[in-house]
Amino acid sequence: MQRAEQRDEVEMLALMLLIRRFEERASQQYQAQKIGGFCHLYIGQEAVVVGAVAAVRDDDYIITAYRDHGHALARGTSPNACMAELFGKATGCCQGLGGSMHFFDKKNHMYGGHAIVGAHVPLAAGMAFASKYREEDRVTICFFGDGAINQGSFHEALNLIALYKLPVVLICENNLFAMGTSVKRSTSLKQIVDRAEGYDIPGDIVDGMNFREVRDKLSEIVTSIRKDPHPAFVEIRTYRYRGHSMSDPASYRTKDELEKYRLDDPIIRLRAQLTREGKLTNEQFDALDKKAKETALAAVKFAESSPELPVEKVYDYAYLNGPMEPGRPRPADLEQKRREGAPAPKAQS
Ligand SMILES: Cc1ncc(C[n+]2csc(CCOP(=O)(O)OP(=O)(O)O)c2C)c(N)n1
Repeated sequence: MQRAEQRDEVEMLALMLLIRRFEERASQQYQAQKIGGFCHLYIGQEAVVVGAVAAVRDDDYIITAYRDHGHALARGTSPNACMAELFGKATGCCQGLGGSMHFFDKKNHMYGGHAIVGAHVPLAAGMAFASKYREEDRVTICFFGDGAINQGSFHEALNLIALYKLPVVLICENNLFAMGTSVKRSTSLKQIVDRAEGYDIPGDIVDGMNFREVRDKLSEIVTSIRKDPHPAFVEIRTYRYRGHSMSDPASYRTKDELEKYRLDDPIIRLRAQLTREGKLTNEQFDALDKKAKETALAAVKFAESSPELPVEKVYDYAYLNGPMEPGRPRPADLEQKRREGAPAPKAQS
């Protein structure tokens, strides 16, 4: 099992570059109408998830909201499977059935991709409860936006998380906006981290444009949770360069504000730190960037040439057929029988 301290910073920089270049390609493909539905880009926020992933073990649980491409890529889901998912192809990480907002990769312990704001925080509580109950030392990392902290589900979950001392790190990716609404207009607090105080959960504020700061704070928290299960809350201050989704021109903020954050870009910052310390040359950086661009382009080609899932498969993963109810006839089979003219068997209620 690869431990956080073994994760090479140059590799982490390459991961941030991959996320950035992947999403730039996704944006282009969305505009070319190759990708349907919604598409929320993570560009600008890369140091948050990469810093977090650098601080945890491969078998720790990750769960997030709908701005999830970076989380899957950082966790190890292949760029091909991610791009194919955006294209709605059978080779996608959810066979094209989830799309942009519902990336899921059980093998890499990335448990979504959830579109309903705040709805996954109770799921994180359940995951953390499971690891505590099984006496495993796995930590759940739950990412959510500043928009989630005023949801009822968030508060109910935090109460239980605190009450049962569950091993979960609650990461608020505070990018200052929930769609077009500034956090100043939606939230009564001056600092989001203070939400945790009401539940007696320890909280910290971290600069999300600085990979090292994110990784170091999370490493410290995760080490302490492994020794003695408890929750923690981290407000990570970050910024998304693009609009809320592909259809948002982001006219609610100024160019100057955007420019200020761009100058503090997490990729440029880590590159400068490594260069200053003699750990990275310009040529090496260029080679990493070239590779990230090639990987993103190859992912587009892979997605384009992949088949779509046969339409009958659409039913296969609905709850109705789920493993919770063995023996229940599958809608696809009922439909097949109906087509063949046989009387459809009665579904169990
Ligand atoms: C329960 C619920 N209400 C409203 C929406 C519509 N909605 C989609 S995204 C969003 C804003 C969420 O912002 P935030 O949590 O800060 O995440 P970010 O987009 O900044 O990553 C809203 C209100 C939704 N998906 N779910």
